[in-house]
Amino acid sequence: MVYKGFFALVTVAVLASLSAVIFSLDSLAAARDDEPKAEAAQPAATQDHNVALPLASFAGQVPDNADELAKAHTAYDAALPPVPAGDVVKVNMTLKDMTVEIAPGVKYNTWAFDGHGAPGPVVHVRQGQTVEMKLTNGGAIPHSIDFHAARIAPNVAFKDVAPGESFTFRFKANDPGVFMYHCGTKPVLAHIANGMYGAIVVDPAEALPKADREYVLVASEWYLNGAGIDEPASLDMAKARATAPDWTTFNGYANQYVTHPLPADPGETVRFYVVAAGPTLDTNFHIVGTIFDRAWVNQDMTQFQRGVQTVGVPAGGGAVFDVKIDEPGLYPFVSHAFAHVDLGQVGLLKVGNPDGSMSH
Ligand SMILES: [Cu+2]
Repeated sequence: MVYKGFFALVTVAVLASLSAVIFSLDSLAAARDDEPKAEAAQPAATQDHNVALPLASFAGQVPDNADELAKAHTAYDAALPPVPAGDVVKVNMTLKDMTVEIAPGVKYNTWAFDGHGAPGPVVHVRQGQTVEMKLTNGGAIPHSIDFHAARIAPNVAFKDVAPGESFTFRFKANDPGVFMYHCGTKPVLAHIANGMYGAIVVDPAEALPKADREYVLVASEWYLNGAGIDEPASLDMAKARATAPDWTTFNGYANQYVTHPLPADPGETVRFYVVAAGPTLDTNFHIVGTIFDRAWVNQDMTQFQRGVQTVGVPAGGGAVFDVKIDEPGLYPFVSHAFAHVDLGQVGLLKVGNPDGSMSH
């Protein structure tokens, strides 16, 4: 399987660099052999490396039937929805407290902008359209919504909405690009970590080069106070502050596009709109086996970079990527910060119908 082969390769690379580190540590130890020993040090192999960071990790913990659950899971629809007609685009979101899956068999108590889990719905407008946003708070505590695409007084528009209430504000989408939206209620770390984020795509008035497929990916990470298998997990604020996530995802569910790859035909131009929602981590966007033909970085839609390998999308930022792949195959898209691949921020772009594809 290509995917496994890919990780085998990564493992070899990681082991090679680890051996280099161990080798240099050995040299250091040898150099110090002549020095007087103040006290007997514990042998390295028996040291508990978790002592300095007493946070329980639930990374990678899934039930035995995880493969089956991953296949049964309906992947978040990454396809960019069309732009609604008219000068004013009305967006209604009703926040709900709900339990969702963030990895196969891993349940989490989230605050969901539209009652469907994280991320919230993709909002797609054209430069010059007015967004009329109505947020209804069906949750238990105050929430708000902050659009990075807006130039508007935040104390007026992004204000807290009490449970049971609704609030409407408007802004004109004058700046093109892909932007984050999120709850801005304090502590923002907790509200974003609990799933309150999404993407808004503002098409430039002057159209971008034609793309055959357009996908939206929102990168984020999850901090769990339990494995979420026997009972739903909730936020572990200490882990969120320490940036010690249990899962990292594209569109809210670990590895979902590995199990359900995003399709493309050979020779098509595929456009990715990528937002890093955090709450804290960036995503280092890269597609294995190819190079981005164009990258519009951090909402500057007036110019693109050509021939780009990896772009750091900062937490709270976004970027747009075009890639044209001629050769059929399975091309992993990743955050190239590989701890995040290990925690689930990886998917596959399936170009054509490659031989030796995934077993499903
Ligand atoms: Cu909130």
